[in-house]
Amino acid sequence: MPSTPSLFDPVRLGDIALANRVAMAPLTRNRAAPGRVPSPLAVEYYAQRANAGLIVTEATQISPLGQGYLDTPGIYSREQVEGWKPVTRAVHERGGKIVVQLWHVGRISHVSLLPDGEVPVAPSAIRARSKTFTAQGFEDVSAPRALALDELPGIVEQYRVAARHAIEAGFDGVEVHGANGYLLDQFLRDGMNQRTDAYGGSIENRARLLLEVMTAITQEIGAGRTGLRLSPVTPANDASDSNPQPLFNHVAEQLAPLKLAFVHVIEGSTGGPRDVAPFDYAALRERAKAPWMVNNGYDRQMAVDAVASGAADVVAFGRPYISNPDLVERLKRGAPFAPLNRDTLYGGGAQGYTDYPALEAA
Ligand code: 8OZ
Repeated sequence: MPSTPSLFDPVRLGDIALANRVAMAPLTRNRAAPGRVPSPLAVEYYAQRANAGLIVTEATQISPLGQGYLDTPGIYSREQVEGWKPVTRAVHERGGKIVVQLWHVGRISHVSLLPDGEVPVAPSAIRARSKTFTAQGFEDVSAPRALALDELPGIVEQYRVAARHAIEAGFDGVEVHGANGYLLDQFLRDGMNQRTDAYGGSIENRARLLLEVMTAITQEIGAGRTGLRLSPVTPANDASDSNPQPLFNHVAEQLAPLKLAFVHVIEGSTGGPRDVAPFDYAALRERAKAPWMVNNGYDRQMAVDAVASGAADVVAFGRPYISNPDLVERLKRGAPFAPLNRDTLYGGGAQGYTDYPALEAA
């Protein structure tokens, strides 16, 4: 009889071999250096968390227009690629694996963060009822303009180049940010996409941009190094869809032939209630036929059970990884999680970033 897998057993996600089934979820921390380059502190921060089977970096913009918050890092310039190299080296030296989360915020941005004269871009010119974090603090997002049809190939190309940059920077792969009401999710869901061309209207049309991006990246760096994060029912960033189950079932079916390294699903409302809307996540997994990573509000027992039952291959922890750099060790020992200081989440320096201690040696 096959033994049931444990949260602490190794697993392969495509070409990426993980030492355990605990992932560090992507976490925006707004501490990038000028030029939107990862700072030396980020090297220490990620190295401290290399005990995770897989680290997914903070969301990282693929272009200047893809940025929507103050001091988030990019992976479009040469300087940024160089800035990520010490991060991937430090994580690998400690036996960890790390993928970069590729991000375009679409309409969730503010003119003060964009190149002079530019406004945020979106599938449709519909302003989100949502805030972003700028040099002035929390501000309403700016009104976006709708992307022209002939601009879309350029966006796909930006993702492709960013994926190539990721490999040059030493990452084990990429996770495409298809969640939380950012650009690709804006195209998917009909509350934000009211286009009348080949990228709007039907489910097939709304899924088109995401699938073009995934196809381009898998051709560029290989499917075994390409993952995707989705959040089918999250209301984050004013996202909504009239009928998410058939939409995401279709996306999952179309992903299957790509043979992705993993699909990473936020169950429920991002960082909030898991039961915000009924949704059959298992139906997605059956269709996508890819290694399956789950996230959102998991505690130790839920994570142990999810892996033992086969419901998930990997469980990602977000906020617990901020205040518990040695999270895998704590999970192994059943030790309590240290509490999070919310005042130091976004921006600042080492405080609340690299100064959370590991457990004392037993
Ligand atoms: C919190 C603050 C800013 C951005 C996401 C990238 O929700 C984010 C994000 C989260 O995916």
